[in-house]
Amino acid sequence: MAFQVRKATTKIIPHFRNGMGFFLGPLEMGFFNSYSTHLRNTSFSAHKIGTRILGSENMPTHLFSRRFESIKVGKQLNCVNDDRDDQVLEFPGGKVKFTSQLSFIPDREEERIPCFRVLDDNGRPCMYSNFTQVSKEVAMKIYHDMVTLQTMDTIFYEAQRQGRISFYVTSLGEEAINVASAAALSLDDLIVPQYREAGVLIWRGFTLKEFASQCFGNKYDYCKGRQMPVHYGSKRHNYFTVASTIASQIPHAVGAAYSMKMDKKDACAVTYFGDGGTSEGDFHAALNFAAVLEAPVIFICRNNGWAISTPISDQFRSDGVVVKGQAYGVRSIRVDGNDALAVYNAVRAAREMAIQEQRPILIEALTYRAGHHTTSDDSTRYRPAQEMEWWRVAMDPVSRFRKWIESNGWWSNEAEAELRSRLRKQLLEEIQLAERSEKPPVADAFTDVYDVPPSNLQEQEKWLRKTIKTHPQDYPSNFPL
Ligand SMILES: Cc1ncc(C[n+]2csc(CCOP(=O)(O)OP(=O)(O)O)c2C)c(N)n1
Ligand SMILES: [Mg+2]
Repeated sequence: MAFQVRKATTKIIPHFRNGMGFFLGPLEMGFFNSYSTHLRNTSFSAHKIGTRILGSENMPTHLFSRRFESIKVGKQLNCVNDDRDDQVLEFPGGKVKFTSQLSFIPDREEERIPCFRVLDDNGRPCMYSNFTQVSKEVAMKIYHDMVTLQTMDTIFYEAQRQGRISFYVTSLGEEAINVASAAALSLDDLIVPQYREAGVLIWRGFTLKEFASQCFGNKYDYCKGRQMPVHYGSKRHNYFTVASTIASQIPHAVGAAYSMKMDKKDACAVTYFGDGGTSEGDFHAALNFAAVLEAPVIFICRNNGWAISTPISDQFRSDGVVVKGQAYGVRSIRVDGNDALAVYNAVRAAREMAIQEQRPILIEALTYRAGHHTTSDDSTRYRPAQEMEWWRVAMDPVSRFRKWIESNGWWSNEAEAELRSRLRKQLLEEIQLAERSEKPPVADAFTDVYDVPPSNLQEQEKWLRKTIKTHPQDYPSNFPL
């Protein structure tokens, strides 16, 4: 095997470079996939026992470089304040002390930022956790909505496999971040989502019919069939329409929050994004703007370990995302994204600070994308099956929360069976209805952008109508011309 496993204290770390000597962009994987899959397959079990994979003599040298630890780097962020110098520099932002030590601040602290949780892996409350208890009513709705999301994902995913809808994205493994964060917010808070947060809409009352209509793109779809499935949006639920251009929503949320600040609203903007989104410039610009403008916005990063096939180890070398908040002057916390009570508490506290103190807050929720990236992906091609299985079974946020409500005497096997079969039946009915419903009229494909459509668009509309008439077998029959 072309790799050696050594203790994590070693000083050589392999870097992935392409043949030209440049780092691969975080979102471009190309040829690099098979090599890194091989590395990961080898490293998974090693990672769990605290070891690190190193390049060996068999590995092509252009694929990695060597990094040596520097003697000029201090151990702690405050390492430079170890001598006396009465002079200080009055500099914008506050006094800066001088030091005679030539010492660089470390690239990261030795200890990783801890992760706030309330429930342990078995759904038992952790001792000494300082959290706000949720009422039985809120807890039951969180559970109900997480199961709804899980069931909807299973059924819509199957519908896509049957060719009934063109595309689908599940939130498997991320149900707690979705639903518990929504539970901690108010309907006045504006949601500016990515695409893996359908649970927020479920919490806000978007119905299964509305979800099905959007995925089938029928005449009841608010997007008039012009968006891909799962690109939901609802004015009524204060939920900005999904844009799948990664991270583009993050600065929009800051702008919206700033306008709420100017209007003195008792609400904030909340934006969701993945670990992959943090490699986009938009994320960094958004955090900086939010900090400088003191905008009441909550950034919720679902760090699920993967951006399609790119693992976070190829995405950043920092201690995750949480530390980036501090660098921009944004108060931040890391939470266990598979613990609904931890997510609920963190978002609740974040909301209070965001609105009362008029400041941005960053939450990094650690989780795992337990499903494939989308229906266009097969993640078994680039990550080990046992890794997925472990997160799906041992770390499932829904069953962890279920254990907690059961231990409170609020839930039973009978209630569980009844809920799941009712939701399944309801979803199957909604799918059939949505499928049978008429599509939006052809004219809708050309409206809502221009007051008077330009001549090229008018030409395209004529061509489309003609093509549908000539090849009716290639178009749905319930498509009004
Ligand atoms: C600007 C941009 N670059 C690339 C893509 C292709 N793309 C779609 S999803 C995705 C991965 C995003 O990963 P992450 O932000 O971690 O979210 P996750 O899918 O894990 O929830 C990429 C690269 C895109 N949609 N937009
Ligand atoms: Mg991700």
